[in-house]
Amino acid sequence: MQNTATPTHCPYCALQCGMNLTPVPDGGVEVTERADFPVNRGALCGKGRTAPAVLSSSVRLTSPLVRSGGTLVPATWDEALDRIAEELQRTRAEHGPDACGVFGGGGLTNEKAYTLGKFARVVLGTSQIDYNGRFCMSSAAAGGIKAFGLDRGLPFPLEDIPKTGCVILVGSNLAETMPPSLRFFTELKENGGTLIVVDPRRTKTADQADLHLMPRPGTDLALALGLLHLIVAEGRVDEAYVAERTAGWEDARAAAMAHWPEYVERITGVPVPQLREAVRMFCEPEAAMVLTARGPEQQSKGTDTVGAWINLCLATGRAGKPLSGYGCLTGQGNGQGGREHGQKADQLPGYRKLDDPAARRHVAEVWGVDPDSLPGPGRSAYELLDALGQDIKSLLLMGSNPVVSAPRAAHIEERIKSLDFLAVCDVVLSETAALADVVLPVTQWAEETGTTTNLEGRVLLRRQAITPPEGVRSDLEVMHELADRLGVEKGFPTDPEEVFEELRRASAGGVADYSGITYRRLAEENGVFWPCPTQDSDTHPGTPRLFLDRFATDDGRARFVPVSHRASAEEPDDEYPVLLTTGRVVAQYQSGAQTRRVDELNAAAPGPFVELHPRLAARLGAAEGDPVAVVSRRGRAVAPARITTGIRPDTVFMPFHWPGEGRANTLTNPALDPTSRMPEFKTCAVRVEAVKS
Ligand SMILES: Nc1nc2c(c(=O)[nH]1)N[C@H]1C(S)=C(S)[C@@H](COP(=O)(O)OP(=O)(O)OC[C@H]3O[C@@H](n4cnc5c(=O)[nH]c(N)nc54)[C@H](O)[C@@H]3O)O[C@H]1N2
Ligand SMILES: Nc1nc2c(c(=O)[nH]1)N[C@H]1C(S)=C(S)[C@@H](COP(=O)(O)OP(=O)(O)OC[C@H]3O[C@@H](n4cnc5c(=O)[nH]c(N)nc54)[C@H](O)[C@@H]3O)O[C@H]1N2
Ligand code: SF4
Ligand SMILES: [Mo]
Repeated sequence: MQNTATPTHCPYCALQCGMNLTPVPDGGVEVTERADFPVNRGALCGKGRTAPAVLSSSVRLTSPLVRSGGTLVPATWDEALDRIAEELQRTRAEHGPDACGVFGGGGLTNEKAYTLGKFARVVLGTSQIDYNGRFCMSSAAAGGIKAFGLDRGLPFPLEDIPKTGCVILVGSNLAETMPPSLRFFTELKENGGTLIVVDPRRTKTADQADLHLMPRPGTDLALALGLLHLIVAEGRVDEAYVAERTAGWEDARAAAMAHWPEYVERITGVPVPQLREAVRMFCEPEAAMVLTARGPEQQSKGTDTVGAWINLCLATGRAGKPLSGYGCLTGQGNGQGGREHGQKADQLPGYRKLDDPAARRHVAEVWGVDPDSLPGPGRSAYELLDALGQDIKSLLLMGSNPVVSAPRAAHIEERIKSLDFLAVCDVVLSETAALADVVLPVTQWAEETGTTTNLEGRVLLRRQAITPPEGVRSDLEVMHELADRLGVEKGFPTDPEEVFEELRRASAGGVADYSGITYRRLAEENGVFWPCPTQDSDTHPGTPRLFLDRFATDDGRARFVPVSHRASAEEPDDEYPVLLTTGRVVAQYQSGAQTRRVDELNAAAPGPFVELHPRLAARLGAAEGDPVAVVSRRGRAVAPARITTGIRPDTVFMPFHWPGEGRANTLTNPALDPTSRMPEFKTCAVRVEAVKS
């Protein structure tokens, strides 16, 4: 490896901040500023800055582990791979191919996600594959496809944000979850634009807002309908735009008219004058945007909620025009690319549909298999995890830690334990890996090359900067070796660029067309936005801004979705009178598998807590730091009280980064959105109790 700085990207969130990595003498790597990448211009959050700590051998896995006599013991790669192949073979022979499950992750590179989807369909012949992105942005994806015919997180680059007139940020705490992106919103305000934040908590992000709406968790759908009602009532609909560029307005209008502002105030708790102020701020400027994140999306009505916010953009002519539009702030490092290339239950590469005969033919040809041999769509993530030990007997898991991150986690943990066989590829011994029969230690971001697609739809090259330690292999090597042992000798290359070349062909002509993108281009340019088809004549520049001429529907028009408010799957009652919502803190990432191994991050965020309002705390007799128990129909979690007036008195908040007694997901409700199959992470009914010491 070279000793000079390698320009690359952070392993964690969907901003995919640029950074330089320089090897240091002790074998590690140092992060230095990379100012040329426009998303972060050199700025990094604490997680990105400390990411090299997880490369050190003291916290990571460097040998395969195989369960023997109840404990995981070091084994050779051949022993571990042989064991996985034998077990998968046995499951298939005894119970059929669908008894083998595969679970992937939105943190995996495009090459890995693509290969995992192919591995499931071609090597295992199973339909039972899905991934953790289902828990992330699937409602926004479903909403975007319904309305625009295409799902790409942001239809414009982040650098457009400072130039618009108003942004409504719905359920995003980006000051903590994507800190360098806050700059775009500060610049927006400096330019005279306004920021509206919708969050039941007064977060660091809400602190920046010109207007902060604080709805009850789970009521964003009503809120958006109430705003649309006012837009109609105040004559603010862009009739010409609606006539020219959309379809379905009459039904959407009728649905909104049934949501009177006073009714919406009763549901959401947001006072009518604030609704009116929000409408004024959103409608007065020339251009405006709505951006959603997990707050409104992780609900059992997430798809409809996203639809309602999109309707607001469509009615006011704020989509498919410069500096206007609806976008979703996708979360994981490759949350965008990870949802495009086939690790999703219903999907083939290039965002193709598995139940589309033409898509099957195209991909089968690239894969050199009979289209009829490809299985059909499988189950969504929660449903797949819930079927473990039932009709799914063996599971291969790569890039997720569901023991901490899945809803109703105690139940899912039991399901995982009831498997005949579990194989996990990971960089650390996560809580889920600890339950496995075989654990394979894999290479990480700085030790391998691959592409990711950030929340803007910008495809990026993550370059290898250092040599991996002895004993680890890449996920691509794992799949190559397993395919070989399961009788498929060709089609699973270990060189990421070779995989990408195949992905280009597989995605060609699809919605997410990468065929015009090459590693060379990615190395020379600061990423390329898809769609980027191949052109005979010259190089396609990529598509930073979508929908300016037409939407991706058959007739080019965007679709209004007629939606009405409905209650959450669990509303408070006498027994469970409080609402629980969950989310993140700045210093920990997801299930914490990686960041809980970094001293500096643990010092900043040492453990779980229950955020609650002083009035609720007083009722319980709980003081700051006292342990409180949160009890739902699924279970009980205990964590110290963090008392703040910055949360609604009817709501408590827990971050979900920790296992054990304070695991937030012991409590959460796996009620699923009917379209996206997203679980209701953002609201369930609980009882809060003081814990006597
Ligand atoms: N530090 C850190 N950064 C991360 C991650 C991480 O784990 N840690 N994960 C990455 C990933 S994968 C993702 S998906 C993103 C997530 O990024 P965000 O969506 O910003 O993160 P969350 O904290 O889950 O939720 C955002 C906000 O939604 C609010 N909220 C809760 N319930 C509701 C509701 O019913 N309605 C509304 N409007 N708001 C509500 C919460 O109070 C919270 O402030 O972050 C990415 N970045
Ligand atoms: N209550 C509640 N629960 C939530 C959420 C919430 O807001 N509230 N948010 C949900 C969301 S948005 C998400 S995205 C999920 C995320 O939750 P998880 O799916 O658990 O995500 P991570 O913790 O990032 O797990 C990734 C695992 O893969 C490993 N890993 C990292 N890179 C690689 C690699 O290249 N190869 C392999 N093989 N392994 C790798 C990491 O060490 C880690 O163990 O959590 C969901 N759960
Ligand atoms: S904001 Fe996201 S991509 Fe940027 S340094 Fe932090 S974790 Fe990494
Ligand atoms: Mo996520």
